[in-house]
Amino acid sequence: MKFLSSLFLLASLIYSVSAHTTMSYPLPRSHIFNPNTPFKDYTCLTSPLNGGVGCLPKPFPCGGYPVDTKFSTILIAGQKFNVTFYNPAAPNPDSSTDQARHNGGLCEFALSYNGGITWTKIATYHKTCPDVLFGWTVKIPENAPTCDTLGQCLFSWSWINAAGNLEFYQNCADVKIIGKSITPLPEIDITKANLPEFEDAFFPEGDPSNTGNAKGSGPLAKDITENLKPFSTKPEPEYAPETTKCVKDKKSPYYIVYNNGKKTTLKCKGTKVCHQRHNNIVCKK
Ligand SMILES: *[C@@H]1O[C@H](CO)[C@@H](O)[C@H](O)[C@H]1NC(C)=O
Ligand SMILES: [Cu+2]
Repeated sequence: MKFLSSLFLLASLIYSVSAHTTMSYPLPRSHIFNPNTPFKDYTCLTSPLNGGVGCLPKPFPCGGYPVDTKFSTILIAGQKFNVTFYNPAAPNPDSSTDQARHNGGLCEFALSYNGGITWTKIATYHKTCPDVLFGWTVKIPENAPTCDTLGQCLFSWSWINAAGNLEFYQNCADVKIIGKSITPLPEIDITKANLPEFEDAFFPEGDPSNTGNAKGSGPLAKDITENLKPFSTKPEPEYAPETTKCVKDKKSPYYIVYNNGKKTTLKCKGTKVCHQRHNNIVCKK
């Protein structure tokens, strides 16, 4: 599915349920404010990739939205900026606005240099994200290389909600990156859960100090500090020397997981079989 058909018959319903937010800086693909998108999604950009009332499920990554006709945002290696969110159901929000925050959850910000095949996570916010009433500080790694091929260079916001249905939200922005280094960034995958393709189901820690709808307490100071640390000196993600591996036994594919050096053999559920996705296993038919 390339373009997302909105079921206009349900438009009046949609308005009442899609009180979720979208990323608004950097402007994502198909955002109503994006001057460079070939398709503005007025109703379902706010919905999770799982779909919702009046909104069809959308594919990972990025919901399958079309690439912008030119870059909407230029980012520079080392640049610090605040990611912002926008709620189309409440363009002028205050602290009583329903943002359908589902008690917050886990927000991750990531870059891709290959159109979303692989990711480098560059910032994480726990518990209180997203919230349109705050900025969410991110730093482009100082050692990020240049990326200027339209369709390949992405800035992603993904959100796994803390309460409600198990859902995965993602908006992606086409961003030109001006860098210095020529060394690719290490792959640091985003957390993929709550989609049929990714069998992990999980509710991250949330922000129970509010109803999940009203204003929250904003980004955690320790997350901001962590996100602004020099990227180049952050430890590389630890991959076990023997990584998770899908074994394509013709009769019955299985996969091997190493947990603290202990080897476990597992199979995908039902008729699904394992596929290798970098260091992860994806179970698919
Ligand atoms: C970025 O967001 C933080 C946290 O909400 C806020 O304290 C700060 O003033 C914002 N910075 C800018 C430049 O808007
Ligand atoms: Cu919701």
